Amino acid sequence: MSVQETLLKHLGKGIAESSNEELYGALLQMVQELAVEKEAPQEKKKIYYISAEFLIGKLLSNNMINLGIYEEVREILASHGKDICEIEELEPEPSLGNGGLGRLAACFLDSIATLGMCGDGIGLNYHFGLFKQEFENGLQKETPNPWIEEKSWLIKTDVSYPVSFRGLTLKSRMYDIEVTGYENRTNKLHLFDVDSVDETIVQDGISFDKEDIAKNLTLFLYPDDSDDNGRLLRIYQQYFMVSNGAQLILDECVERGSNLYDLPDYAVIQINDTHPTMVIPELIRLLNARGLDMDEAIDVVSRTCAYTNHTILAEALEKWPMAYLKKVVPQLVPIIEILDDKVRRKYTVISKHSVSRKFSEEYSEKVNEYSDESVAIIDHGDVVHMAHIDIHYGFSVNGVAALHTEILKENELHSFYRIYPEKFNNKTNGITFRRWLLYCNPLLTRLLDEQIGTGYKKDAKELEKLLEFENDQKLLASLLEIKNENKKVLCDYLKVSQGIEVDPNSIFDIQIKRLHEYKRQQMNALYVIHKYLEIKAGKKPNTPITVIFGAKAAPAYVIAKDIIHLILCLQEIVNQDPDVSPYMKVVMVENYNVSKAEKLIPACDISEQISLASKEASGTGNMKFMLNGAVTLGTEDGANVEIHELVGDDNIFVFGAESDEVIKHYDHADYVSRSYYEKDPDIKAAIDFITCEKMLEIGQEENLRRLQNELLNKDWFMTLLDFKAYTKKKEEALRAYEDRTAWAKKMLVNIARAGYFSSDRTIEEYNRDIWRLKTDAHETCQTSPEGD
Ligand code: GFP
Repeated sequence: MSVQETLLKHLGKGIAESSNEELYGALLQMVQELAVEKEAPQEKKKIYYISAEFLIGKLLSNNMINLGIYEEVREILASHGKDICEIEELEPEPSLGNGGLGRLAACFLDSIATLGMCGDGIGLNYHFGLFKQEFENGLQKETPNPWIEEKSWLIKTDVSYPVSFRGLTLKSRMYDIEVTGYENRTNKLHLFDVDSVDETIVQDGISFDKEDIAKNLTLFLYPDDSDDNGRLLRIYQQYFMVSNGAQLILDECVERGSNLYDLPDYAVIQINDTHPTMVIPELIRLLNARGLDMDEAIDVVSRTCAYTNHTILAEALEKWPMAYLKKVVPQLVPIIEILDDKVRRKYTVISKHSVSRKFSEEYSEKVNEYSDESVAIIDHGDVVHMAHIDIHYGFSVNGVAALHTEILKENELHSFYRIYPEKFNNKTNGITFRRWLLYCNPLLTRLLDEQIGTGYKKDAKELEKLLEFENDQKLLASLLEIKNENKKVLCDYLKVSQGIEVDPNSIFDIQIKRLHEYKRQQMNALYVIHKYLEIKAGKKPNTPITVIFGAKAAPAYVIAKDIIHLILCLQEIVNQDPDVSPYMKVVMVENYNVSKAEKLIPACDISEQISLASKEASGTGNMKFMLNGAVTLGTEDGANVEIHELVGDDNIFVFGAESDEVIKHYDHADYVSRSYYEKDPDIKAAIDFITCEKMLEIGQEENLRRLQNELLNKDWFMTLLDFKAYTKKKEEALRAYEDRTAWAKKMLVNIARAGYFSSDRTIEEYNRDIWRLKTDAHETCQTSPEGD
């Protein structure tokens, strides 16, 4: 049956007579049907990617691209007067992720299927996702983000497992989302849920009774953990995810022929950050219940699980007090104690359990003297370090960019690296080119097809063919033209969605990412103030600049919310000032999400990647921007370092302290932000502006003063250290933009060198070094990695 016939079958009437809603429903059914046809037989060994987040974005168009029917469908619809873009708009976007971590997981599922590997995702089916961001009186307000509709990508299955918590057993329900690779097989994303969850208990924004677990378990991703009940709820969620995952994995492996002793030949489990860490003790518990003795179970699990670290920030390396685990999952406690004991027996001289738990000061000093406490699983405060479980009882530990992995080895996880050097490896992140080029930038895709052929779609390195055209004036002009078209589309969107008018001929300087002080949106905001003051003083830029932000702040992260407030105040002041707005505009995009990123990235000129060196593990937005011809303004942090190496000094704007210097400042605790404020009049003026009369007229004094105080007296992420270097480099980038041909060359080099950042490359490396599955190109490597 042709695509048109299939579509008509699902519609039950003519295309022209159908509403967009009816067309969306029929397309969804058609795509699901085609995806099922691409389900391939299960291989002996399978990768299970387990993650609290899967930021999948809208699926209709992406799936049609991967199925190879997007153009055909677009044309069929157009020939009946229907616009595919309007239909796409109807699809609700699930917010099943917070930022890069979740988006990476989604890109990886796409690449796993695209490379023909047998592998599924395992996560939770959050009904309201992270939250929806609204701006009210210049402040972020959180509301639920419902996305599950009657016609949805979720397929309800019969798979269900009992999951027991202390005093409560819930029966799960598994939902599946088909993941179709680009011109390849279909895998699945399994999302677990409970039927008893009750959406009506959410009131007043995103508040709900945190203790009613049967009703609240899968309502939100990252429920507020600023109180005990919130933290306990996170443990409930994590255990629910991993217990379901572990039961599913064991059942599937047995079905494929495993006798459980040989589990590593049937499964590899990639633990994405520490949220799924409890899968290790849970699998041990289940294997033990199925007849393996404790040592055998530990050995099998240690050869099955691999861990990816995504951050060195202490706050994100989860630690749970034993008391919490006892309250929620007492069945895991004895196992975690055994795991801790084994580590202590091996790597520390004195076993904690051989003496009273109420150790004296004297005892703890002694322990420090004779042992390496930093690698313990349960510390002296009876707190469980989740990452330590992963490192001791997984066979691989990887960072997500070269610099990040080095910092893990040499600093953050150095004690572990000394014990297990063979476990550590780097897997620089990547992005799927299907979504971040083919779908989001059709104009550039067409140009590339014409210029270098379509081979780059399967082999991203072929983008380098573009380098031959570095001096081709026609091509350079086309790149500029395409950028301009994309900027116009974004302008229209911003006008309609937020009522903000921006000039498509201005320089689009964009910073879109989760709001966090280490990512330093506050430094960019200080630049806006600096520039505002300069323009007011008569120093006008040749080409106007539009500074665009998009970011959600965690609901309980006070300073992050204050930074959003600052940006929203600046948006009002700058855009309404007739002296300034012809030269600069500020836009804070509301409810930044994947769909908005798809519109912003192709329109960007300058990509802001300005985290404090050593703090951003990798970044993936930086790769998406580069691929779409934006030039990076960034620090030597995360994958920026690799971008720099690939494009060379002339095609990136790098500034600021490098990671060694930053780490030294932390080690010596010698960074004093106030001294920068006192010595530099520009810094002083920008900081003072935060609480000037004009700001206090429109902003909230409490928030602005708190933020100013934070910057002056704490500034944990050294904004003021790099501020001068940042403004200087940004001016250089703005000047460079004036020479349009030279700029177009920079765009070309960035696009041409972006091939390395395809998630297909990343996944090939995971497979080569960690998973060892059969792919289209390689035969299975049957030997499983050795445990410790
Ligand atoms: C985290 C890290 C990023 C990294 C991603 C994916 O993402 O540096 O690129 O994980 O590995 F911080 P965010 O949640 O910060 O976006």
